[in-house]
Amino acid sequence: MTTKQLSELPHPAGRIPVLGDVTSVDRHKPTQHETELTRELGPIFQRLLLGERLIVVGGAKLASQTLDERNWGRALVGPLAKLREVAGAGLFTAKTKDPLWGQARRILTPGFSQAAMRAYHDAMSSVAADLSAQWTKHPTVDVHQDMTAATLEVIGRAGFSQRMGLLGDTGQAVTGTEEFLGALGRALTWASESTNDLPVIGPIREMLSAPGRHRDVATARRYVETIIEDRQRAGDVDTSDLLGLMLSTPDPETGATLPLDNVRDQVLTFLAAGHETTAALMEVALYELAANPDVADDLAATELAGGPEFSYDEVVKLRRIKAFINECLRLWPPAPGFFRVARTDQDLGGYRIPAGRGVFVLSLAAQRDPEVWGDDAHTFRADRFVGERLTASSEKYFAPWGTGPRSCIGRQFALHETTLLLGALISRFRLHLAEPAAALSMRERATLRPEPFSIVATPRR
Ligand code: MNH
Repeated sequence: MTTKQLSELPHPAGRIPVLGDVTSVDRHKPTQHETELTRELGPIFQRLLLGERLIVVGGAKLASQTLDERNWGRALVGPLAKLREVAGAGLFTAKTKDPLWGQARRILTPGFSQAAMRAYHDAMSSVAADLSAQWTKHPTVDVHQDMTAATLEVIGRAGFSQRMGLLGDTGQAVTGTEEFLGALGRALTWASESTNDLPVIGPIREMLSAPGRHRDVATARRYVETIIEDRQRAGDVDTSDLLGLMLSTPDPETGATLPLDNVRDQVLTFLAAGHETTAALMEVALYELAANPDVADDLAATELAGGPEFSYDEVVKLRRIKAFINECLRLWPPAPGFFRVARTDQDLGGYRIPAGRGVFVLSLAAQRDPEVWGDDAHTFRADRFVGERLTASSEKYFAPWGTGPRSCIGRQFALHETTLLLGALISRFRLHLAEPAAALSMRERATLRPEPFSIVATPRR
């Protein structure tokens, strides 16, 4: 087989000399635009900006190839590289060869074990109870606001034994959460937009926005430092949550404990990575349920009949809810893609990818590829996941949690949390869209998350 060069990759129409494919840049919805381009240009294509070539892999079979750890690794580029300015050497933005990454990953792994999930169950259930109480009082629900609150409370209460002041009893809560969320939101928007900026305009915009960003980073750091200092002042050496592990446990391999400024970066990372993605998933799920009340009715009458409260062991067995969650993650992956780099020369769809070259794997497109997902690839059909076992080597590309050693450490945490929350909410309430015709529209700020919308929650029975 003849392998073609990267310059021969298909590209969007309207290429301009020197500048490149600038007309194909969508600063606000970059991955949704690239998903459309996948349909036009095929499973692998290029976008050229000022001589820099971005290779986008949107076909499922080719995307699956890049999951093979022997041939491909993770690359810290794009929005991820920008986020290093905010989250430093936290797990998400640390380089794999930075010793702090391995240390933190080993120290924190017990914090994401099955035993840990069992220990977090009550804290997660308390958030479901607070949210239900609020919906009973105020049946018109701002989904974005409430899912931000719920997911941040879950990570705070379960991970740091800290109430965040966004739901329920705010007596013992940390202050400044709203300011923290504002600062974090602006940083995420910047990371996403500046990566997709046009040449020339980009660097100018970057320069103009720098002072505000430095203020935001300082605000976010101060906020997490208060959480850490509160814990230290309390003299609490309990290691049954994430913060306890980071403050008191040595790395089993090197014997070193994490430096305090790294603990700060980790707490910030968990607050950001743990809430924005999980909230996006919950919002897609609630939209689907509110748009299709009969699906929710059926779940309430069958799998959830023993609700609204579920024990740890019962949550683990909610298989139809989990299939439903997978279908949300397939159609709207909160992390719509990630970067992979070739370890040695690779052939991808007949093109030669030289060693060291990075590609952007577009989960959003690959998880909707009709070639492997079938003609109904664009239809929401949770049944497709019942009894389905997908592996990284499967051609049916499904990688909402990433892949390999840098894949999501919070996967079981997020799955337990969302299964529990959805189980509790569906069995307590019937949901409707406040505006029945409202379509699901997605915004991008490093993550893919629904635009705010409202639902009406009516108690069942
Ligand atoms: Mn999470 C990495 C998706 C929830 C903490 N997460 C990743 C990656 C994806 C991802 C994809 C890999 C990105 C890449 O390769 O560049 N994460 C999700 C999704 C949800 C999610 C879709 C919810 C839904 N993540 C969570 C939660 C936490 C968390 C909850 C914490 C409690 N995630 C992380 C951390 C990493 C990560 C930390 C970085 C891991 C590493 O590099 O070692």
